[in-house]
Amino acid sequence: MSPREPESAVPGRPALGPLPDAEAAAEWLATMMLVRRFEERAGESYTRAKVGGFLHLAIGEEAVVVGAARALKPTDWLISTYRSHGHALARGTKPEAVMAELYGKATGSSGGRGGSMHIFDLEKRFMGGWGIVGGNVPIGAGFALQSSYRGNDEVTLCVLGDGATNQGTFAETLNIAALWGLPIVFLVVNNRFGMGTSIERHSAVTDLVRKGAGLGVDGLRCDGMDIAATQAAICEAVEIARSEQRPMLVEAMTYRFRGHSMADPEKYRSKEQVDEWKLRDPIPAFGKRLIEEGVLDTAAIEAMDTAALAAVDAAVKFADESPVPGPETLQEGIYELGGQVHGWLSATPPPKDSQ
Ligand SMILES: Cc1ncc(C[n+]2csc(CCOP(=O)(O)OP(=O)(O)O)c2C)c(N)n1
Repeated sequence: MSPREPESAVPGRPALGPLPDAEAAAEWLATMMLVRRFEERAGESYTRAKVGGFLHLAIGEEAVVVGAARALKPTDWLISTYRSHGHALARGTKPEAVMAELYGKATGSSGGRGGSMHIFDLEKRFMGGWGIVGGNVPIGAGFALQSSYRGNDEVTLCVLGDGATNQGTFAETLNIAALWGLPIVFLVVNNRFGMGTSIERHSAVTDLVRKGAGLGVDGLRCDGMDIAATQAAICEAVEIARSEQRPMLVEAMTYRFRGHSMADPEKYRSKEQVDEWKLRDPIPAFGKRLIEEGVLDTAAIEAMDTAALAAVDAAVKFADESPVPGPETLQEGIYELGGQVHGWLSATPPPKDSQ
């Protein structure tokens, strides 16, 4: 597939999505820029050993990250994978809280306990941040089930990768979601690789919309390098899930410009392929479109970038200066049964009948 003519220019769907009003369009661009600058800096902090554990960047995928968040109402639920810094930022979690989480600090969104893969913000209904491939899919269905049970109009958007569609949890969850009519949209971020394995080598069926259809879930495909096309496709799916109380799938065709995680020699793809996709970088592409359409000028876009850099500087300063969680917090955030705390640090084992 040539990245210049994305497969996602699906018959019947324009490659470029409809623009929202000028204020919203500018906000989409500014948020993509913030996510990009944040992740560039997170990568630098990782190489300076300020960030421990793993770090998975979604650089190149910002149109899908921000497009997804902008297709939701504040009352909808969003659940993602280990590649989720941008989801939290786009949902409204402060850059300070996300950066501090990467730094393992007490002021982080998960109190410094989760790190990069476990950003979480209940207030924004951003339900993580999950490290197990495909593990978040049934959990997402659980959020949709509670909405269905309560009879409200909330929808869950569950983000997963192309590789995750090979997990048993994908088939099991889509099947039950279709049977039970759950208001959930499965957003498959098809960046063409599961770690170092290309989709042609990891999936017998590479048309991932078809995979959903085989399980009773209708789907749409969109150009994941265009935020407007992505937001429109996800909006369409979300509104079907909301009004018809049934699951939908959206396959967003995109590409990650960096390695799978920070330690990836990238032997499985050529530099030429990466460079080809970079020509479709969603941020300059959307900026150019907004200039051409008279929404913004170059100076306004430069000012947005300066603001994004300043926000990231402030986040790094905050994370650097924040304290690490104290030893007195060791038993916080672990589960409690019968008034007693039980966890891997607890001297008290759970009662027999609860094991
Ligand atoms: C159950 C499980 N198996 C293996 C891994 C190791 N692993 C982490 S990411 C990944 C690739 C997943 O690829 P994909 O779903 O396409 O998402 P992407 O990383 O491209 O965003 C694998 C195999 C894991 N975290 N969980």
